[in-house]
Amino acid sequence: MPKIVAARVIVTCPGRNFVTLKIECDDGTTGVGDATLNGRELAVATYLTEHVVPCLIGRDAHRIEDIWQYLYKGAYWRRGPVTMTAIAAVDMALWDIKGKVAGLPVYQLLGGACREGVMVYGHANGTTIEETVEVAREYQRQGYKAIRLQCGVPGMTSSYGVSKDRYFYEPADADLPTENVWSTSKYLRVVPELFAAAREALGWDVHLLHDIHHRLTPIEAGRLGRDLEPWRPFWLEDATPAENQAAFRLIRQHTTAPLAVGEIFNSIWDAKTLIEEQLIDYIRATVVHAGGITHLRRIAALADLYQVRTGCHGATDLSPVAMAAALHFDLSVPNFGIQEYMRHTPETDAVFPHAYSFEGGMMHPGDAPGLGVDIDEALAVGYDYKRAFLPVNRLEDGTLWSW
Ligand code: EZ4
Ligand code: CO
Repeated sequence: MPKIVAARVIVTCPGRNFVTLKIECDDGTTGVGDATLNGRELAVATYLTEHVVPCLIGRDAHRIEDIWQYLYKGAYWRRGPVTMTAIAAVDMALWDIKGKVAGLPVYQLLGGACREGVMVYGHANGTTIEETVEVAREYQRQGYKAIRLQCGVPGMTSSYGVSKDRYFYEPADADLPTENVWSTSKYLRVVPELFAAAREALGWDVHLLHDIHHRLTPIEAGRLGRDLEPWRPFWLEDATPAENQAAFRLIRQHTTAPLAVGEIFNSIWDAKTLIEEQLIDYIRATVVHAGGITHLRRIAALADLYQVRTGCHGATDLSPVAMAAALHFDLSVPNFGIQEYMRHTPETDAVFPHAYSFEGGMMHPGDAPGLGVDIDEALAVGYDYKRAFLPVNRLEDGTLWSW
């Protein structure tokens, strides 16, 4: 039995901040877990160092479920993004260790591959509709089968999802939160035009996705869904804030556009009503923010009963460690839908050498034992943590809105 003898938290900033947990066992086996919570990184790092690591020492690394229960129930204070991200990091690292000890990639421990590869979607964004469609064409040429479309809103100086850098998108862009301005009415006019132009240029074989990023009321989301129906969106993401799960009933009454939600969920309880009432089609909870592989499997199992499929979050603030864990999960879960994929920068990829690969719009976690990803600590130490916040959003009259 591999006994945990040490665990440490590594904070590094190869272009953006990442928090990584590395667990070491008495037989020399190590495992890594992602603990990055964008804009709140040091809260999780401290939670792990002060409140989790001391409780891990001496434990049997093979007892993944028991350690999960210990950290969840044992804290008394359940759920929440900081707690669940910390538990996720431990969980990922323990699956990594179990895979290495068994000499098997983690997806084999989860029941083996259910498919040949994992369909991913890339992000096409541009200031104008034309620019966005041009970028989407480029993704299509690279073999992507699914593309998310976001474009600038005329009359607005900044828009969610539209980056300054054409190749890499990074919203956590400042030492204090950037202030953006939002107009729902202007936005609602441009998105159907974007989808019409995209279908005309890209055809009907490619899946087209869109992220609303929690900015609409349920009735506005219903209207946008209806307007987009002729262009057959693969999904509309985060149509409205989901703290009130029942809000999605109203959206469902008005549109058949498939709905995805949950990148900020951290527990099965965040999605219970949404899943049981079949108010969504895709659940976006991720390994890193929803309690690791162990808890995400539980969410997926509940979702499977109601024909809800998975669509894990996969933005650049999820490190290659989380990406690897997501791909093992995706390959092995019966009700997989799609996986988000945003390229990391070359600096990030160098700090996190990984076995996963992309080809023709599909990804595969690789067959290295464990998660097939590591952190190059010698390289990581050269990149100091840099405070970075996500933006905030205000209506044109100054009212604070959802970003
Ligand atoms: O804004 O990950 O679908 N993807 C997204 C992301 C989120 C960031 C926040 O950290 O909505 O781009
Ligand atoms: Co999103």
